Amino acid sequence: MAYPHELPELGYGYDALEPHIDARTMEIHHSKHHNGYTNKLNKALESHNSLHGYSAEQLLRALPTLPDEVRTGVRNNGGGYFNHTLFWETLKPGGSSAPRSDLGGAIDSAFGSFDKFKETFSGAAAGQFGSGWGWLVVDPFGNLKVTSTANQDSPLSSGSTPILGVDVWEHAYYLNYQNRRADYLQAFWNVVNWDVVGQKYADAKGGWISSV
Ligand code: MN3
Repeated sequence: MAYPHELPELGYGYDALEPHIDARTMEIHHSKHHNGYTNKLNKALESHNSLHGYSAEQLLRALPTLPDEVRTGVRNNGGGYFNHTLFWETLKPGGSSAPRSDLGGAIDSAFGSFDKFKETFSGAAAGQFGSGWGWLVVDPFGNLKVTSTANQDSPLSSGSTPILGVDVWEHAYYLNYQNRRADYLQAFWNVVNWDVVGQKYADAKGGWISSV
Protein backbone atom coordinates (compact mmCIF):
# COMPACT_ATOMS: atom_id res chain seq x y z
CA MET A 1 0.00 0.00 0.00
CA ALA A 2 3.06 2.24 -0.19
CA TYR A 3 5.41 3.45 -2.95
CA PRO A 4 5.27 2.59 -5.78
CA HIS A 5 1.50 2.91 -5.54
CA GLU A 6 -0.33 0.50 -7.80
CA LEU A 7 -3.56 0.87 -9.71
CA PRO A 8 -6.00 -1.41 -7.86
CA GLU A 9 -8.16 -3.94 -9.68
CA LEU A 10 -11.85 -3.09 -9.81
CA GLY A 11 -13.00 -6.48 -8.57
CA TYR A 12 -15.73 -6.53 -11.25
CA GLY A 13 -15.89 -6.01 -14.99
CA TYR A 14 -16.08 -2.63 -16.73
CA ASP A 15 -19.61 -3.53 -17.84
CA ALA A 16 -20.75 -4.81 -14.42
CA LEU A 17 -22.42 -1.58 -13.32
CA GLU A 18 -24.51 -1.19 -16.49
CA PRO A 19 -26.95 0.40 -17.12
CA HIS A 20 -26.26 2.78 -14.23
CA ILE A 21 -22.62 3.42 -15.08
CA ASP A 22 -21.67 2.39 -18.62
CA ALA A 23 -18.72 0.18 -19.55
CA ARG A 24 -16.91 2.76 -21.72
CA THR A 25 -17.01 5.33 -18.91
CA MET A 26 -15.72 2.75 -16.41
CA GLU A 27 -12.91 1.65 -18.71
CA ILE A 28 -11.66 5.18 -19.42
CA HIS A 29 -12.17 6.23 -15.80
CA HIS A 30 -10.15 3.35 -14.37
CA SER A 31 -7.52 2.63 -17.04
CA LYS A 32 -6.84 6.26 -18.04
CA HIS A 33 -7.88 8.67 -15.27
CA HIS A 34 -7.14 6.57 -12.20
CA ASN A 35 -4.03 5.15 -13.83
CA GLY A 36 -2.89 8.70 -14.58
CA TYR A 37 -3.27 9.78 -10.95
CA THR A 38 -1.35 6.68 -9.87
CA ASN A 39 1.58 7.37 -12.20
CA LYS A 40 1.71 11.07 -11.36
CA LEU A 41 1.62 10.33 -7.61
CA ASN A 42 4.59 7.99 -8.01
CA LYS A 43 6.42 10.59 -10.10
CA ALA A 44 5.82 13.24 -7.44
CA LEU A 45 7.16 10.94 -4.71
CA GLU A 46 10.06 9.49 -6.72
CA SER A 47 12.83 11.61 -5.21
CA HIS A 48 11.29 11.75 -1.71
CA ASN A 49 12.54 8.51 -0.18
CA SER A 50 11.41 9.46 3.31
CA LEU A 51 7.78 9.34 2.11
CA HIS A 52 8.00 5.95 0.39
CA GLY A 53 6.85 3.97 3.41
CA TYR A 54 3.49 5.72 3.67
CA SER A 55 0.13 4.87 2.13
CA ALA A 56 -1.78 7.49 0.14
CA GLU A 57 -4.19 7.74 3.08
CA GLN A 58 -1.35 8.51 5.49
CA LEU A 59 0.14 11.09 3.13
CA LEU A 60 -3.22 12.85 2.68
CA ARG A 61 -3.86 12.93 6.44
CA ALA A 62 -0.42 14.51 6.88
CA LEU A 63 -0.79 16.87 3.90
CA PRO A 64 -0.09 20.16 5.77
CA THR A 65 3.19 18.78 7.12
CA LEU A 66 4.57 17.55 3.80
CA PRO A 67 7.48 19.37 2.12
CA ASP A 68 6.35 22.25 -0.13
CA GLU A 69 7.69 20.68 -3.32
CA VAL A 70 5.62 17.52 -2.95
CA ARG A 71 2.47 18.82 -1.25
CA THR A 72 0.53 19.85 -4.37
CA GLY A 73 1.42 16.61 -6.13
CA VAL A 74 0.11 14.57 -3.22
CA ARG A 75 -2.98 16.77 -2.85
CA ASN A 76 -3.99 16.37 -6.51
CA ASN A 77 -2.64 12.96 -7.51
CA GLY A 78 -2.60 11.27 -4.10
CA GLY A 79 -6.14 12.57 -3.69
CA GLY A 80 -7.08 11.24 -7.13
CA TYR A 81 -5.45 7.92 -6.31
CA PHE A 82 -7.15 7.49 -2.93
CA ASN A 83 -10.57 8.88 -3.89
CA HIS A 84 -10.95 6.59 -6.90
CA THR A 85 -9.76 3.55 -4.94
CA LEU A 86 -12.48 4.23 -2.38
CA PHE A 87 -15.04 4.86 -5.13
CA TRP A 88 -14.46 1.47 -6.83
CA GLU A 89 -14.52 -0.35 -3.49
CA THR A 90 -17.90 1.06 -2.53
CA LEU A 91 -19.59 0.15 -5.83
CA LYS A 92 -21.06 -3.24 -6.60
CA PRO A 93 -23.08 -4.71 -9.46
CA GLY A 94 -26.68 -4.61 -8.31
CA GLY A 95 -25.70 -2.73 -5.16
CA SER A 96 -27.11 -3.67 -1.77
CA SER A 97 -30.36 -2.02 -0.88
CA ALA A 98 -29.58 -0.22 2.37
CA PRO A 99 -27.03 0.00 5.18
CA ARG A 100 -27.39 -2.55 7.95
CA SER A 101 -27.07 -2.39 11.72
CA ASP A 102 -24.68 0.24 13.11
CA LEU A 103 -24.42 2.44 10.05
CA GLY A 104 -28.16 2.36 9.33
CA GLY A 105 -28.93 3.53 12.85
CA ALA A 106 -26.25 6.22 12.75
CA ILE A 107 -27.60 7.53 9.42
CA ASP A 108 -31.12 7.72 10.87
CA SER A 109 -29.82 9.61 13.93
CA ALA A 110 -27.68 12.03 11.92
CA PHE A 111 -30.05 12.76 9.02
CA GLY A 112 -33.54 11.74 10.19
CA SER A 113 -33.96 8.83 7.79
CA PHE A 114 -32.18 6.96 5.01
CA ASP A 115 -34.19 8.86 2.38
CA LYS A 116 -33.29 12.21 3.94
CA PHE A 117 -29.64 11.18 3.99
CA LYS A 118 -29.78 10.34 0.28
CA GLU A 119 -31.38 13.71 -0.43
CA THR A 120 -28.69 15.54 1.55
CA PHE A 121 -25.86 13.59 -0.06
CA SER A 122 -27.22 14.03 -3.60
CA GLY A 123 -27.77 17.72 -2.91
CA ALA A 124 -24.17 18.21 -1.80
CA ALA A 125 -22.85 16.31 -4.84
CA ALA A 126 -25.17 18.11 -7.26
CA GLY A 127 -24.26 21.47 -5.77
CA GLN A 128 -20.49 21.00 -5.95
CA PHE A 129 -19.53 23.68 -8.49
CA GLY A 130 -17.33 22.30 -11.26
CA SER A 131 -15.27 19.18 -10.62
CA GLY A 132 -15.18 17.42 -7.28
CA TRP A 133 -16.76 14.85 -5.01
CA GLY A 134 -19.73 14.37 -2.71
CA TRP A 135 -18.94 12.55 0.54
CA LEU A 136 -20.29 10.76 3.57
CA VAL A 137 -17.58 11.09 6.21
CA VAL A 138 -16.91 10.30 9.85
CA ASP A 139 -15.76 13.64 11.23
CA PRO A 140 -12.95 14.13 13.80
CA PHE A 141 -15.50 13.71 16.61
CA GLY A 142 -16.88 10.44 15.29
CA ASN A 143 -20.06 11.94 13.78
CA LEU A 144 -21.47 11.24 10.32
CA LYS A 145 -21.44 14.27 8.03
CA VAL A 146 -22.22 14.95 4.37
CA THR A 147 -19.76 17.20 2.62
CA SER A 148 -18.25 17.93 -0.77
CA THR A 149 -14.77 18.81 -1.96
CA ALA A 150 -13.39 20.48 -5.09
CA ASN A 151 -11.04 18.80 -7.55
CA GLN A 152 -9.35 15.79 -5.91
CA ASP A 153 -9.20 17.23 -2.40
CA SER A 154 -9.77 14.51 0.18
CA PRO A 155 -11.72 14.83 3.45
CA LEU A 156 -8.71 13.04 5.00
CA SER A 157 -6.72 16.27 4.78
CA SER A 158 -9.21 18.06 7.04
CA GLY A 159 -9.30 15.27 9.61
CA SER A 160 -12.39 13.35 8.46
CA THR A 161 -12.58 9.78 7.19
CA PRO A 162 -14.58 9.33 3.98
CA ILE A 163 -16.67 6.13 3.89
CA LEU A 164 -18.67 6.81 0.70
CA GLY A 165 -17.89 9.16 -2.16
CA VAL A 166 -19.35 9.97 -5.53
CA ASP A 167 -17.20 11.40 -8.30
CA VAL A 168 -18.91 14.37 -9.95
CA TRP A 169 -16.15 15.23 -12.41
CA GLU A 170 -17.72 15.19 -15.89
CA HIS A 171 -15.42 12.29 -16.84
CA ALA A 172 -17.44 10.17 -14.38
CA TYR A 173 -20.75 10.53 -16.22
CA TYR A 174 -20.62 12.66 -19.36
CA LEU A 175 -20.59 9.87 -21.99
CA ASN A 176 -23.85 8.45 -20.71
CA TYR A 177 -25.54 11.35 -18.96
CA GLN A 178 -24.03 14.44 -20.68
CA ASN A 179 -24.98 17.43 -18.51
CA ARG A 180 -27.54 15.48 -16.44
CA ARG A 181 -25.54 15.15 -13.23
CA ALA A 182 -28.73 14.67 -11.20
CA ASP A 183 -29.68 11.58 -13.26
CA TYR A 184 -26.23 10.10 -12.70
CA LEU A 185 -26.54 10.76 -8.96
CA GLN A 186 -29.94 9.08 -8.91
CA ALA A 187 -28.53 6.01 -10.71
CA PHE A 188 -25.54 5.88 -8.34
CA TRP A 189 -27.77 4.62 -5.50
CA ASN A 190 -28.43 1.42 -7.48
CA VAL A 191 -24.78 0.34 -7.31
CA VAL A 192 -23.64 1.32 -3.81
CA ASN A 193 -22.08 -1.52 -1.82
CA TRP A 194 -23.45 -0.75 1.65
CA ASP A 195 -21.67 -3.76 3.14
CA VAL A 196 -18.31 -2.16 2.36
CA VAL A 197 -19.49 1.29 3.47
CA GLY A 198 -20.70 -0.25 6.74
CA GLN A 199 -17.33 -1.90 7.29
CA LYS A 200 -15.56 1.40 6.64
CA TYR A 201 -17.86 3.05 9.17
CA ALA A 202 -17.02 0.42 11.77
CA ASP A 203 -13.29 0.82 11.07
CA ALA A 204 -13.48 4.62 11.27
CA LYS A 205 -15.42 4.51 14.54
CA GLY A 206 -12.97 1.99 15.95
CA GLY A 207 -10.07 4.22 14.99
CA TRP A 208 -11.77 7.19 16.54
CA ILE A 209 -12.53 5.44 19.80
CA SER A 210 -9.03 4.02 20.17
CA SER A 211 -7.42 7.40 19.47
CA VAL A 212 -9.29 9.19 22.26
MN1 MN3 B 1 -12.79 10.48 -11.55
